[in-house]
Amino acid sequence: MPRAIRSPREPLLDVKEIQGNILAGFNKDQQLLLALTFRDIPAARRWLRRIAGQISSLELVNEFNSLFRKARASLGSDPAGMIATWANIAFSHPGLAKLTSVEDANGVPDGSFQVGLPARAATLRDQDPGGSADPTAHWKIGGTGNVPDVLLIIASDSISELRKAEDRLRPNSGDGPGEPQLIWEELGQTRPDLPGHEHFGFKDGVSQPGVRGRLHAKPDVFLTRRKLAHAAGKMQFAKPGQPLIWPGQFVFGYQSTDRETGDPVEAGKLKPAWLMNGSLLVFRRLQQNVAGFTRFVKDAASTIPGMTPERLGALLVGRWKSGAPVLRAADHDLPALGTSPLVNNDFLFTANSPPPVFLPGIRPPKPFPEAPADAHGLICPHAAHIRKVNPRDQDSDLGDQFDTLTRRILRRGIPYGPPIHDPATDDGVDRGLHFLCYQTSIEQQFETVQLDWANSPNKPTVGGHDVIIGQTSDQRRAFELLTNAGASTQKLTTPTQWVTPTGGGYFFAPSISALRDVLGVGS
Ligand code: N7H
Repeated sequence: MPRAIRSPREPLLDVKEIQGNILAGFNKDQQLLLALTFRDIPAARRWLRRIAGQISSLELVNEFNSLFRKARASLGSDPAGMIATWANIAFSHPGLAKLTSVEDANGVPDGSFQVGLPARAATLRDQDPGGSADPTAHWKIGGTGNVPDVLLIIASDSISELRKAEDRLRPNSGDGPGEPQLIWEELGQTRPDLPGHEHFGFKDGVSQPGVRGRLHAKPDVFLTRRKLAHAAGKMQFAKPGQPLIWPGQFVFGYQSTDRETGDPVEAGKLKPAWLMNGSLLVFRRLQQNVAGFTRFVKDAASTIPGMTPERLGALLVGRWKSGAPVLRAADHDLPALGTSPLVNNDFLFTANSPPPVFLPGIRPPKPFPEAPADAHGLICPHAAHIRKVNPRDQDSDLGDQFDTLTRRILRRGIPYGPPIHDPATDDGVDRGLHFLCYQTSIEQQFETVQLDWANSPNKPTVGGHDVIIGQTSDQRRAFELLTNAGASTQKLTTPTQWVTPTGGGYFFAPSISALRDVLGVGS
């Protein structure tokens, strides 16, 4: 039985062991994904031993990110010439089983990882656009019969440095004979016209949970910098809108969060023990139909008195394109709010947001309109994407705000494909999002958010589907807008989905020593 720990002293994170993209995040303008399969196990191990020293740790990524932030703060702009190139690696269940044993691979405590994404796709309501019974029949990567053993992630500020790293990291004949085979690769890139925005035009990567844990033996050197002096009640925040979550929610071997009290819960025993410091990675290649989305928003807005396409888009997402939350900017976008990191995530759904009390040395942000309580979804509809996937302080069908903490994921996505020239005209070009997220339970985190909430018309709260990512058997989704101060409901129905899975997989991202000393050794 897990037990609550009395003193919530935060654990020391094994910064040399945990891969860097999990807790620190690469956040680079270029990110290449490579999918590989093993042909010969000794050659696979030789390759893994060769590249193990080039897999970037939390320590490395976090130190660079801190230096970069400091340089940007003093310069007032991104420091030119500060370039880093990083790599991380993860294994599917078949890949892990080939390098260890089926028994060891089954030790990863997650049923969905064990069966793999193709076996879960129909349950997630993925559909084959070609009408085949297997939703993954036309996937570019990761469909039935095409599951890679390895997913390698290479990220860099510089495309030429990224290509050099790719040359170094790719299997070559020196690892062989029978070196691992590259079966797919694709580059993700920040939009050159709108950095940080995804293809529908919205700012992405705004709201991330704050992971508890220390980087250093000194008691107060935390992974997630603390900006708030204190928070009333049991829910603690690192900065406004960023709740602190025990690291076991994202990395194996650390305390996780009790879903009823939010207290830390001791980590269970891991078998095999080398799962320690590992994490589960979900990859979804999500193709976006930008023209379809744009047309729907325009046509639907024209049926609602006083509505504009921009405002309706913001209501579907819960944020304006700038990232400004509709709860603090109900009628029109406030771009300065969207880019204000201490305010753009500062809102709750059932209570007025308390005025933040910042720690000494933190310069309070410029004031913006306050975030009022909106328990009934009059300002931010219940079915808005950000409300469906994170109900914050509002009770869900599964529990209260502490349960919701246990559903959080660390998103590490990046767009792929070129931006659309005219968002209203379909140009037939393949573009979308390489959606990546880390957690320690795919079942309780990614799948709960996608399946139980986004795909449902009445969970976590009644009010419609998530029309950004929600999937239904006939692709039609309903979205409820409350008007006349809640006296009437306007129901919108989408004719189709604009986000379609076209690849992906469930992977285990091991610790750096497990990669080198377990997966990379043996016959
Ligand atoms: Fe979402 N979008 O552009 O509309 N997402 N998302 N997402 N998403 C978020 O806070 C988007 C997808 C989450 O804590 C924002 O970063 C698109 C999947 C979560 O307030 C925007 C796609 C899943 C959050 C988008 C996509 C999630 C979030 C607001 C697919 C999980 C944080 C900016 C192409 C199953 C919510 C931000 C919070 C935010 C969009 C996919 C989950 C703009 C286009 C598959 C947890």
